[in-house]
Amino acid sequence: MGTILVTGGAGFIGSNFVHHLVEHSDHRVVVLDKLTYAASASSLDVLPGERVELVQGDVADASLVDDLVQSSDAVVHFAAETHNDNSLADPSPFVRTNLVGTYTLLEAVRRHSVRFHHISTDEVFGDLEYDDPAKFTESTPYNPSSPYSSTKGGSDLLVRAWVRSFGIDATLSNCSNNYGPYQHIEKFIPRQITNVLTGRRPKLYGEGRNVRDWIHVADHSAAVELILDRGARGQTYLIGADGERDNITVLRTILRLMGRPEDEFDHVRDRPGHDLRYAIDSSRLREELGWEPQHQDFESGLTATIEWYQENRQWWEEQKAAVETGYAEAGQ
Ligand code: NAD
Ligand code: TDX
Repeated sequence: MGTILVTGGAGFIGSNFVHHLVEHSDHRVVVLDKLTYAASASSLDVLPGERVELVQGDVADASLVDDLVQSSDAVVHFAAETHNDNSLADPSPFVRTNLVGTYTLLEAVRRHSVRFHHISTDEVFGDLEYDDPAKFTESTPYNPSSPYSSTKGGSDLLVRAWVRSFGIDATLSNCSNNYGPYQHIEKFIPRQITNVLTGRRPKLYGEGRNVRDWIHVADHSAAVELILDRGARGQTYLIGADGERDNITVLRTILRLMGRPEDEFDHVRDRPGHDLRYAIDSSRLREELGWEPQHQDFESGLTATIEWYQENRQWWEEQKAAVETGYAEAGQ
């Protein structure tokens, strides 16, 4: 038992991880979150106040970070600017939060000898051809495509250097595309679900042949907790649940599950530099730490996610018009 500092804990995956810790451990959790447009403090509302404290602040604020790290037993670092499309429009917050923010945390955990787990993405490896039998592994060279993925790749390299040069007690994980409750409606799956719920037509970039390797966010949370407890110092673990699907298939499944014709969507402008395909080989995590995904039935996970957005309209409804106006201005 101890205090875990969760950065970005009011975002999608961070808030799901905080829910997971409250349910599955005795840890006290302090969330450090800047509460950007991507955050919802309300995602943490139902959790007991004696277990979870929310501090609004920036991971690049060295003095605040130093205070919080000093009084924690471990740090799990989710905070980031995360949307590829935004990073193409304005990379600057990505550089500041993803690079300078991670550097700021690393210096604090180094000073206070605090355990650190860094959350990253499979996008640091670039993309695979459609017909490539290979998947990403821990030794795949970094080859990021976007300002988002390059700043995440840079943050991973900072963590590795701080392990090697300063001996900090850190682990890293790179996960594939997550879906589930509390995901911001700018992202693919919740955008399309909430388009249908508000009478808008779903929007598919280009031909929709791009492949993502979907994992339920609950499986990501369980993997991170396991790595935090039992991961080897300095080690990187890839997290994925063999969930490869192309975007058009995912969209048609959403439409079918919501009782709509499967061709009731628009093709819109493709994302510049759009990565073709991601696929994760998570053998190390499975073989060394015994992790297995528990939510591999994509249709039932998607059905529960659709129900969550239907039942929690107050969580997303106010933002919907502005998000769609922003996309429409970009031709998407
Ligand atoms: P999100 O955008 O939903 O949440 C990010 C959170 O970080 C928000 O609450 C935001 O307010 C906070 N934040 C942003 N800048 C901050 C700053 N300067 N200081 C403090 N807090 C700040 O993102 P997410 O999808 O939950 O992703 C969380 C992490 O997981 C990220 O590091 C991301 O790269 C990684 N990841 C995401 C996915 C995915 O599919 N969403 C997959 C693999 C890895
Ligand atoms: O309206 C849309 N239509 C569409 O076809 C949107 C928003 C997206 N797409 C496509 C683009 C991608 O091929 O769907 C796919 C998924 O898009 P996003 O939800 O934006 O995710 P992606 O760019 O794959 O990145 C996500 O997974 C890896 C997260 O946003 C990252 O933070 C994470 O690192």
